Amino acid sequence: MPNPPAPVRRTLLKGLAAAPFAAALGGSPTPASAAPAAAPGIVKPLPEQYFTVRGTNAEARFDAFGDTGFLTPADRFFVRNHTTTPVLDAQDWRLTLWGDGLHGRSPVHFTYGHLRDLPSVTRTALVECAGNARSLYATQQGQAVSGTAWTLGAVGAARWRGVRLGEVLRRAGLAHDAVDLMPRGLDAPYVSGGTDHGRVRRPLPVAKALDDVILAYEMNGEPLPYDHGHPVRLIVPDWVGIASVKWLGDIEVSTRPLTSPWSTDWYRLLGEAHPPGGSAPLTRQTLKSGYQLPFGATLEAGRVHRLTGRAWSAHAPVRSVDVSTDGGATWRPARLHDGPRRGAWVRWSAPWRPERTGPVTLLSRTTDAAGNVQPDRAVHNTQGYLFDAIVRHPVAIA
Ligand SMILES: Nc1nc2c(c(=O)[nH]1)N[C@H]1C(S)=C(S)[C@@H](COP(=O)(O)O)O[C@H]1N2
Ligand SMILES: [Mo]
Repeated sequence: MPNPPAPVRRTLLKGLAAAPFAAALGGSPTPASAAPAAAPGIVKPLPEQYFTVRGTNAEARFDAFGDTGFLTPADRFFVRNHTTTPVLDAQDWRLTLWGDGLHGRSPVHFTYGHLRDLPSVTRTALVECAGNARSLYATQQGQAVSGTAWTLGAVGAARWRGVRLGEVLRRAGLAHDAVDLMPRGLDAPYVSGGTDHGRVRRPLPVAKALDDVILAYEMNGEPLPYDHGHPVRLIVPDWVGIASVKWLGDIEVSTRPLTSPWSTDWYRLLGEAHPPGGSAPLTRQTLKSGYQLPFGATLEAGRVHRLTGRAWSAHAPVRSVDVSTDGGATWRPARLHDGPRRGAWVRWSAPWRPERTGPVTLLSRTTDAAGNVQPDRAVHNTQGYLFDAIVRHPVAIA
């Protein structure tokens, strides 16, 4: 096996000194009233009304998405970092492709300028962590799971511009018998429980890479922000967020199947309901929906409220959303405000006039065009991935 090339020189974030550069990259300034929360290693401001800090990660407040449009602005987008955001300079950056799955000379390098000169594509895609809504296994189903206790906000939709990975692979000399890629980030090695697992990397089948994967350098019309993979990240539409490797540095191209801890130890389904040793590595995300309302919100009795939310499925466009305002006894269709689209979500609304005071559970249920429907219960797995159940949303009527 050839040795992987050394990473390019990188400048690590040094405290707040990097913040002005983040602003220059297109992030909006923090509202004056908001005190940014401290998240070790995230560059952008994390005002409390928009983010909940969870370890090295920042969850977006899904309940506050009502004031965002179809796309999630970069300054409202969740951040999932295994370590810390590296502050990389696009001018120093280059992508290296290497391995026995290239038929010509190897390694092959692409500079940032070279990528920007190649034909570009633009598409909308969600990035959603495999563990999004993980905490509901415990709060709603009474089941223990390990990992970051996300509620519904480890998801966002953005318009990504970049180069097709297939285009770059062909130019690098992709061999006809290549089967797997191993894209790898330039962030620091991930150390957990005293073990150094190396830099974030996860096998990606060549078939998916050639289908719809993008080497993205723009997010919502601006250069990628530092926290979201500047200067270049993968966007792997419909797949679990871990596939969309940020701060991409190199890609091994192999004629044999590849593995990493991100495909063997994590991001597969383990537990009683699954085969011994676990499921195959996770690929596609699942389907969900939620109300843009804080858990435990108080609503006034005797007046009409416009309940709003979002629904999405990684399998097919959303066909319908049903809501229940009586704990699941009766259901009615919500109104959809976006056309059904692959790889995106739809905003929905439903008017509701609560009459009696007291606690109520709101529910919402996505059905997609392939006939998938959110179940009442998600199938448990020890690491809490792919929560797909109908969310039970408590509110109080006063
Ligand atoms: N290099 C690198 N890529 C990464 C990660 C990381 O820690 N390092 N986190 C992954 C995970 S688990 C998710 S869910 C998405 C999150 O993307 P975002 O931070 O832009 O929202 O990035 C993925 N790509
Ligand atoms: Mo993730």
